Amino acid sequence: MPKVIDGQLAAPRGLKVAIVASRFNSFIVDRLVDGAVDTLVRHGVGDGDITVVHVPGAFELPQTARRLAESGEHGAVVCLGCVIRGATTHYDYVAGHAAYGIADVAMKAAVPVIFGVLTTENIEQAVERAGTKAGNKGVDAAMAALEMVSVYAQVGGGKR
Ligand code: INI
Repeated sequence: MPKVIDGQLAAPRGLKVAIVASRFNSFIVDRLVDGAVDTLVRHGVGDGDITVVHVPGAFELPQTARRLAESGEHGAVVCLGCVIRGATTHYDYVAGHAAYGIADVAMKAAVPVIFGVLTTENIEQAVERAGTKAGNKGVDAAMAALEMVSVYAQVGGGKR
């Protein structure tokens, strides 16, 4: 029989989670934060163990996530933001930096760093993914964080 490792969704006791969230498009991102916090608490994270850090925009997410991940204070870092193509001519730069930057941080960090950034063509698509008909990307990101905390605990490695 193969050895199969699956991540669990119940938070380990005392897990601390940092959420870094952009203020740009806050009417969307605040809903993602609400969804992430609610999900973490429902799965056993103490609300006092959740730190929400606001940054100006999605461009600032990776560099802030790096500091949070390296601080040793948090067992996971969840990045939340929203970049809307129709709202900017530099969509590709902002969305690209956020995605590649968070990926770079995630590759190097000892703790899970989760990408919860909406990249949409228009406001309607963003609304759909912020707690309406296509769910809530903040909920998904929080679930991914919990699962990856459990996976990392089981696969080992990650010392830096
Ligand atoms: N930041 C976002 O998070 N979403 C956007 O859609 C966006 N637009 O449209 O420009 C945006 N721009 C700001 C950017 O993230 C930085 O905060 C800013 O450039 C300062 O570095």
